[in-house]
Amino acid sequence: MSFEASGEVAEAVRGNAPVVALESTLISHGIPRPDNLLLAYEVENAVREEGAVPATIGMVGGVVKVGLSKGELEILATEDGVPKLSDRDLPMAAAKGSHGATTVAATAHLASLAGIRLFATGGLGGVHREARESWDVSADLGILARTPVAVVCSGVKSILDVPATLEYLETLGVPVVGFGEGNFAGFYLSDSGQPLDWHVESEAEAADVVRAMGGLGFGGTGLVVSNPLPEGSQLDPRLHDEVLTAGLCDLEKLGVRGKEVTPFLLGRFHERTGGASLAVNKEIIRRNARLAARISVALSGGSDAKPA
Ligand code: PSU
Ligand code: MN
Repeated sequence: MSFEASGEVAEAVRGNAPVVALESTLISHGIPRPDNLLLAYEVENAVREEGAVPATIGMVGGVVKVGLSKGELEILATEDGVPKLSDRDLPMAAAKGSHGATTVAATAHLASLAGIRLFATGGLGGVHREARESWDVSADLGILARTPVAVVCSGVKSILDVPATLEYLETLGVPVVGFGEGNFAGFYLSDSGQPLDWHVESEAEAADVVRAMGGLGFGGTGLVVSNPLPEGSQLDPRLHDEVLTAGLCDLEKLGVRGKEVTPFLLGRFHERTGGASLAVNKEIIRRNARLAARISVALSGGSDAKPA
């Protein structure tokens, strides 16, 4: 078998108990060592504290694990050269018996296969700034058009073309909703500057949106829940813009392309902000995991569920 859910996760899904999927690319490629492994454990604990079961997803020895054990998480966090797997990479990696860190696209696909409806990450992938030339549009967007998983995120990564990404989500018919007031979240920044048409005021209301999607024929479509950081916790916007401009320039000079682009730019931030971007990145992941857990608890609350 190339697909295994842990006993705890399988039991929770069977009993319609709250479960939150978590990705592994940010562990292997998004957050530097040793913070990455500590964060992975910490985020799982945060999900538990909110009353849900964490299911961190990744591939170990060609087997997809939904609910990685501590030891398996350690492999993905500490081994060199763990490949970054998008959804389309999964069959080949499985056939070769490879390890792999799953992106949002791969994790959402596998979460849905396991029957999990809520997923938390830092920031979604999207349309890259130079996409007119490179055609670099993350597979994260396409998967949300065809996978019934709600992703709680701090918007899309601020290294991207945010307005173009929102247009693309609209074209794909993927619903986007803000948690609380305000514009679409800006990843390292609280505010991407892009307005949203819809907001929910509570976890219960977010759960109602997920239920309504089921009842309205969106049973195969994802949902983006944007959870902005409070302004006091964001990265200094001037520092952000400085580091980004230099990073984009280096991308071109060094010829960094394809799946290396995102880890390269995030790495630049972590090197050039004296640890500030790392602290923010960890904070958004923790907050999004907690919110996803609370929404999954509301969604499992069954008895007071409104008919869809
Ligand atoms: N969010 C983070 N850090 C990350 C990512 C998301 O806070 O490293 C990862 C996710 O796995 C996402 C991927 O799917 O970046 C996007 O990569 P690309 O742009 O190559 O599709
Ligand atoms: Mn890409």
